[in-house]
Amino acid sequence: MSTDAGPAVIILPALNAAVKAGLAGRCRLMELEAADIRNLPTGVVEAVRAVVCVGSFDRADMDRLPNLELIASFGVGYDGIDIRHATARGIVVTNTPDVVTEEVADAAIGLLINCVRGFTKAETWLRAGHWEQEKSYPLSTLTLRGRSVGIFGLGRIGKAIARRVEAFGLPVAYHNRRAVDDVSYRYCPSLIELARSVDTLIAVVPGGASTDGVIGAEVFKALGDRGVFINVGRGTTVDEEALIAALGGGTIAAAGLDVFAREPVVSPALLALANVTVLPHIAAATVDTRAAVSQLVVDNVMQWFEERCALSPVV
Ligand code: A2R
Repeated sequence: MSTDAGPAVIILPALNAAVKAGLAGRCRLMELEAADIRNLPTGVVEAVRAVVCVGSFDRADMDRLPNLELIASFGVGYDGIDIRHATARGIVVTNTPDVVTEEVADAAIGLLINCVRGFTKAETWLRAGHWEQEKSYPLSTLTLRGRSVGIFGLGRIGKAIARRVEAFGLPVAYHNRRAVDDVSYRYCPSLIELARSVDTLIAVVPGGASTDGVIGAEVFKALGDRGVFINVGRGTTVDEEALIAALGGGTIAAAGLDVFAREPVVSPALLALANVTVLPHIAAATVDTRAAVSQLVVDNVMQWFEERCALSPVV
């Protein structure tokens, strides 16, 4: 436990050195496991004014801290934080949107192209010395050309992906709960309707109750046997058993996944499939973007204590 002066702030161990360094000396930082919060002595629990976490903070732990004012979360997703409960208690929750938008959109496009053109497999083939022996690599059975792309979740990242897809000369449609005013892309009032009308589905919706497992067997069937599914949102939005069945049985052609239902554990049945490209949740993971996210976490905490006004509150 640090003895620094300033407001008492709990920081969970998952936070990186940049966030810790940014707050050290300005806050009384307490680096604790969630389990340790349950054993904090009287006098300390009352002192805690902020928690810094990564996407989730238990509701019961929130209630162990009677004077908690702020939960500053690292990253865009905050599906592990009960926002309604925090709001009812007057606790402000912040996340780190915008600073990851373009980076995640780049990754989504990279994943899509790798998924249809199989660059990873081609490179592995070359490195294994096959080029000299076999002379030419087999033609790709999939292409980006002629595809039509559906975006499930046309928010900040979804729009950045859509701009890139447009630049590739492909039509874009989308599904959100509400149509977006400032775009001309075709709106589909349901996910199934979107899946029926495209052959490439990119999911970038948040996790949580309203999206839990909604991308399932019916959606894959609607996407069709040329279908390509990309997920850079949350793994919980997908019924993974249904995805494995759809990939294995030829219901869809391929998938590219940066997120999974039970990270960091990835289903062996999924990994056994040749028509899936998998990444270890790295869509926003560059040195520059990570630094920007870290700085925004620090700025949210310090601006809250200095001006009672968080920079990027979850609304
Ligand atoms: O539904 P709307 O109109 O609130 O639109 C949001 C959409 N969305 C949904 N669409 C259909 N059914 C739902 N149950 C549902 N829930 C949310 O997802 C909105 O267009 C989009 C989310 O956009 P943003 O809030 O701007 O988030 P951002 O920065 O694009 O990040 C999306 C997700 C994060 O939550 C992380 O899970 C991941 O990407 O990094």
